[in-house]
Amino acid sequence: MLKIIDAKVIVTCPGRNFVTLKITTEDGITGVGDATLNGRELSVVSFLRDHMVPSLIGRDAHQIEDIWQFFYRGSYWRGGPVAMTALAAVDMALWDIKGKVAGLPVYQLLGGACRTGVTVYGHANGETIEDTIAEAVKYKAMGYKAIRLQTGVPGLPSTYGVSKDKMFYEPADGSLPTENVWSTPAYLKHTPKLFEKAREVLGWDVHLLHDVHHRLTPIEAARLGKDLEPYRLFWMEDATPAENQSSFRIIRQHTTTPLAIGEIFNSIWDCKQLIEEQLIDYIRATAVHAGGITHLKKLASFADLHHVRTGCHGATDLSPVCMGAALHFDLSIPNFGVQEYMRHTPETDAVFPHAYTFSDGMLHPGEAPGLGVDIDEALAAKYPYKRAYLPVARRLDGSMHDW
Ligand code: CS2
Ligand code: MG
Repeated sequence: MLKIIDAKVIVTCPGRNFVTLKITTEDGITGVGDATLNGRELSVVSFLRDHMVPSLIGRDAHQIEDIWQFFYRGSYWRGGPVAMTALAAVDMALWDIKGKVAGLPVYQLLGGACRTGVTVYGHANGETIEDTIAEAVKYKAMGYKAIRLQTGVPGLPSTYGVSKDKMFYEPADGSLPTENVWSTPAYLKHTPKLFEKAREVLGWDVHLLHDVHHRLTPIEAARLGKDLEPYRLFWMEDATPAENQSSFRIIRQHTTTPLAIGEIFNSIWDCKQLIEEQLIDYIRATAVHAGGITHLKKLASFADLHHVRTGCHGATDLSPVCMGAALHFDLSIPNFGVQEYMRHTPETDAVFPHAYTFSDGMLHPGEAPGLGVDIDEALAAKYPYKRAYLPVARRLDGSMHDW
């Protein structure tokens, strides 16, 4: 028995908001878990402080599976982004503690390394096709083997995914939601040109990816997938919203462009049909929003049976604690595909000292016991919470468009 005696929720904003759960055991061993839910940070803080922490205190930190089952199966109000993010934080912190007790990095506890490192993709974006490709050239020079390309759409004043600050792109950009303008015809016309030019300049020995951010209907996504086929994308991401999972049948019937989705999924139930019917190629669910390492491991095993590989979400709004957890997971599973890697700012890296390192297009979680990521609480306290929202999109006629 390794009794949990404290669980503290820490909020910090070193450039953007992060929520971290720090669990302490009676032996003085601590573990950290990411609890950041972009634009909804304080809801998770309350969920943890007001509802979960009181029944976490006194439990055995070693019983990771039982604690997971207690909070998921034992709960009347099951699932949803807030509860699953809070549960993920508890789960990650417990894996961190178990690793520290064992004196082993978490990937060893998950079965050991299946590969030498975790191939990551970086984000190249720009207002014009030329700007985007110039950014991609820089990523290639840094050693990246896979690059996501996003570009502004002519005629639209701003496009989500195209940032001013290139390396440290921040999705939550306003103290109230910014309103972007969207035009599907303009986007569908422009995007294939980006990839045509990209292959000309970057060649064929680099993986190219693209994120649609759920902006298309299934038949529009089918059209885009077909138009992108000559450029052999690694994946087309979030082509259409997926509450109705059978929508992906329509896209799948029409195109061989590989499909990825799942950064907003919270459990296996959000993608059971997508995986079972082999409607996607990559599942992007990640530790912090899908119940932690414990649940993600099960999801990945299920995906493996259906030839679906992983591509964990790794934007800047997932803290370095989540990145650490993702890397131990990625290293240890057979059906890893790729890991997203948007670099954090130096301020964020200073608040979260970490053992993971980048070299030759790959990240490695390092050999520190546990997750290998910590939080500098004194430094974190210097950056108080600042309200920030993700933008929304309206069509040219003013009506709301899908996120
Ligand atoms: C994006 C993110 O990384 C991605 O693929 O979709 O920018 C995402 O929109 C943000 O993480 C939202 O929190
Ligand atoms: Mg995305």
